[in-house]
Amino acid sequence: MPYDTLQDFLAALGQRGELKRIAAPVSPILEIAEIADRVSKSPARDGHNPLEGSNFSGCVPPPQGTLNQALLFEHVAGSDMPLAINAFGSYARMHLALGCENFDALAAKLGELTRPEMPVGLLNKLKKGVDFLRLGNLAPKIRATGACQEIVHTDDADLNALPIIQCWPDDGGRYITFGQVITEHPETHARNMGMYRVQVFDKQRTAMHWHMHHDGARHFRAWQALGKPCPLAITLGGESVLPYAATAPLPPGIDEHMFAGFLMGRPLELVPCKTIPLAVPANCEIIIEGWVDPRETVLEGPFGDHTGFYSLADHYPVFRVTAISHRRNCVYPTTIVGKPPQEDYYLGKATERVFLPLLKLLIPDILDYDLPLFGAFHNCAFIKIQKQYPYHARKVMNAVWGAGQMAWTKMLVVVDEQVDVHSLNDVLFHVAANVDPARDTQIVQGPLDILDHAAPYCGAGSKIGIDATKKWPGEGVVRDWPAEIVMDEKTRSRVTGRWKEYGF
Ligand SMILES: Cc1cc2nc3c(=O)[nH]c(=O)nc-3n(C[C@H](O)[C@H](O)[C@H](O)COP(=O)(O)O)c2cc1C
Ligand SMILES: [Mn+2]
Repeated sequence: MPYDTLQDFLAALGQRGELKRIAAPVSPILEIAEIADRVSKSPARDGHNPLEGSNFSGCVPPPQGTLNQALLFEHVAGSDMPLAINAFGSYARMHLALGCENFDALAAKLGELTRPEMPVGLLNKLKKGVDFLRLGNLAPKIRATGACQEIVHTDDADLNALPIIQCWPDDGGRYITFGQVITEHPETHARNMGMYRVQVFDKQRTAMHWHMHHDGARHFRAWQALGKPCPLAITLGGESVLPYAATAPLPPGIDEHMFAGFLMGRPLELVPCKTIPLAVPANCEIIIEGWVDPRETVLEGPFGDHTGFYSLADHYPVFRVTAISHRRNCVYPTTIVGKPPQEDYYLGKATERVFLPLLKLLIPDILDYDLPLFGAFHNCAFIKIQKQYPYHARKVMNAVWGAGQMAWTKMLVVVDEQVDVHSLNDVLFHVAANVDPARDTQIVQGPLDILDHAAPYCGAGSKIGIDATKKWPGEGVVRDWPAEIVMDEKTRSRVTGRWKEYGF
């Protein structure tokens, strides 16, 4: 079962040796980030480390014996609140947070909701998923009071009371990095929860860095069109599924709180905010309420991002705080992003697995896919298909470039069904061996991830598809295509059976 509160989740991590409490006083400026970075690049308790010992340049190898654990800093300079970081930064911890044995089990559960019985239109299929979530009575419920409002500050609300960190040396300042940001559409009242970074300028003023493609920004544009300020709540902590739900690439109009209810197996309980017309999860640690100005912008950034580079400063809307409420003894959750793997790698891997059934619903040709560590989500994806006709891989590329947040993927590699799409070596082996660059690549123009600093324009540029499948006649000039080397089964089993006999 997922956990009802962040503190229940941290306690469960403690019981499993997955949490390190740090009593030594630390600075929120860079020091916590450097500790968390080293810890996130260390092997987990089960020995798992996606880096396999080969660090990216610029990272300090963690000292021997360091474990990848959640960290609870009990004494952060300048704040009374303890700070949790890296709580979701391993497979084991993500499985606990989502209450699943593994992501595939969760994917199967989601797949149940979306199984297409009949070839109906795409919209109907998606709608069916939504209706099912509704039918399951998992829409959030509003109640009068909640622990997240044990203490309420309005006029005296001060962001400086929170242990907000600066992550990297050239960052524009301190950022709230793990907030679940809630907005509502002014007309449809559809609720949205997305995770967006929040740069803090003073005790009641921040920026709101939502990318133009994301639902929060879409809601804001609708308020802006009416010339009205957009009510917004930054929620921190709460049910252990919330940070994941906030990052999940749900289609616009689907409330991530309902998805969180699906993950919890019960409706989420919300409480009305104190100063804005929104409701927030009752079990959160901290709620920051306020309004986004429809006109005013501020220079936001730079910010050391999950691409491993700084995202450049740019203008984003201004958020003014009207209230901060919190539990009497609250814990402030945060995260850092940077060269992988960080905590967000595991959130992303959960999405990769959990959303495979939905991606297959949109693009049935896809057998499996992988978002490789080095690709930082939107830079690269490997896709596996069972090729059935000439240019089948091209068809799939074009479909992926039209599919939800997968559309921002800059580099796509398509491989045949026998390739292990989760093995970097196996994929690159087939790219190197099977590709004639002139014949087997295509470059298209389109929207890109806002964080892609190599793109000629912010959020717009080119993408490349690499067809690493076996080539068929009809795909350009194709000579006789050789078979891949594989030993016959008879010899294999004979050698396996006699292995000890050989003296190994
Ligand atoms: C740690 C972390 C930080 C993120 N920061 C941002 C951000 O600052 N701005 C943004 O638009 N998306 C950010 N994202 C990605 C969004 O949360 C994600 O794409 C989400 O699906 C958007 O939801 P929406 O479409 O409902 O807005 C971040 C994701 C993670 C895991
Ligand atoms: Mn959304």
